[in-house]
Amino acid sequence: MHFKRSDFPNGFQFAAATSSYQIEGHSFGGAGTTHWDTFAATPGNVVRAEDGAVACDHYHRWEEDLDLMQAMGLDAYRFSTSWARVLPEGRGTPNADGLDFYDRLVDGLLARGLNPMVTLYHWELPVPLADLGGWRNPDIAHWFADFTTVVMERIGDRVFSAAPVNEPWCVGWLSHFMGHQAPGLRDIRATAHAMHHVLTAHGRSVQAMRALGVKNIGAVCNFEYAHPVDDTPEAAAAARLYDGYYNRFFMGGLFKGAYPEDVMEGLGPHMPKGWEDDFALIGQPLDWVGLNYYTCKRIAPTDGPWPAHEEVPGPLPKTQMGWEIYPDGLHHFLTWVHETYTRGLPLYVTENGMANPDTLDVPDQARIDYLDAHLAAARQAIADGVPLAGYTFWSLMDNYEWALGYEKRFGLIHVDFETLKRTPKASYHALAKALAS
Ligand code: IFM
Repeated sequence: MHFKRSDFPNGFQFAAATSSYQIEGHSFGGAGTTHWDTFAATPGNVVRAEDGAVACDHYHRWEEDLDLMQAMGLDAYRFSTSWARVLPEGRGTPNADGLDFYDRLVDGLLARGLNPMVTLYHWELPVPLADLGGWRNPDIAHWFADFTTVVMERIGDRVFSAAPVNEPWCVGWLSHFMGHQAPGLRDIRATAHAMHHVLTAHGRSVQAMRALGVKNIGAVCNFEYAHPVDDTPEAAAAARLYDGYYNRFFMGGLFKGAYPEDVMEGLGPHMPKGWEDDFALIGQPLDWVGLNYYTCKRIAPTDGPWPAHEEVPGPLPKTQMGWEIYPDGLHHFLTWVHETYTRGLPLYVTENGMANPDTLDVPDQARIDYLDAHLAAARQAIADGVPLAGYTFWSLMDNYEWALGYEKRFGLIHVDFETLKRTPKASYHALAKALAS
């Protein structure tokens, strides 16, 4: 690694991230069924129909995982709380074991000198709420605020930071327009409703946390750089629209009190009643913003219905996901979010990393190079005036990569999914060395 701790500002938080369904093992501890369980059980949705029933068994092995983070020299751990573990029915009576688990986790982090960064929702919606329409139902904002209160009454006094929802684009677009994630819908009306309700839910969750006195509340969005496939005005417009519903829609809602006009040309007719009146709720003041960044896309126009474009393969080296490696995009989004929307709020890279077909006998040099290049882009953004306060590696360990099952390995720590043995990879050791310097 070509960086030292002293290359970053004082107090900069180096962290690793995971999410509940991807690592905990949802068959343990009284968690309720989630829409990911039913999505995965439906033929054709997930590679080998794999699900999160056992995952990395972090539910039982969490102490070992926290020890590994401490030994690596990290400052913080970004994890999520499972709605279905805490409220198996989505509402009503909490599962005491679920709350106890997150309570132990937070205390375990603090005892090891690791700052707990919590995200309340990372995609495992309880099925009773999915049955009521899930993110299409406007009431989800209230259900989510109630869930927020239950969790934060228990751990909100001890967390370093809190965010309501991980990656609203995935909750809205990827899951309701593209159908690649649960609930697997491909419907523009469902998309418009989910894209809006994920932001009203964010707003009510922030209000619930403020009412409890929770400090350091932010939002975590994902960003992808859109390159036009060629020099034509049609390709430029196609890439611009991709940027609109991916990057500008959520930032616009959170910070500008409006959705982008180009996106509303398509979604406008399908929006829920009264959506224009919700921006005061959505735009709750925030203390920080987190950016998840991995890749760029090449966008080509098509003759199809709105949005009338498609992704085509690009020329750059790719990760195991087939994602192009483009660190300049991280620098672009850090400076653009700061200058256009957040203007001085602390920013965090809340996810960055790559999947690689890792084996235990071959060092993961590709991941070391990927992280090095992205950390250099982050340092450049800091030099350019961006108030970047932390950097989070995705992921602490190999885990359930959603519709792609267990074969896409994002971890700094290798997990053998037969034995569940953890083995730190070369990237873990390289980061530990840099963080100790
Ligand atoms: O694994 C996911 C994570 O759940 C959300 N952000 C992107 C990661 C890699 O695809």
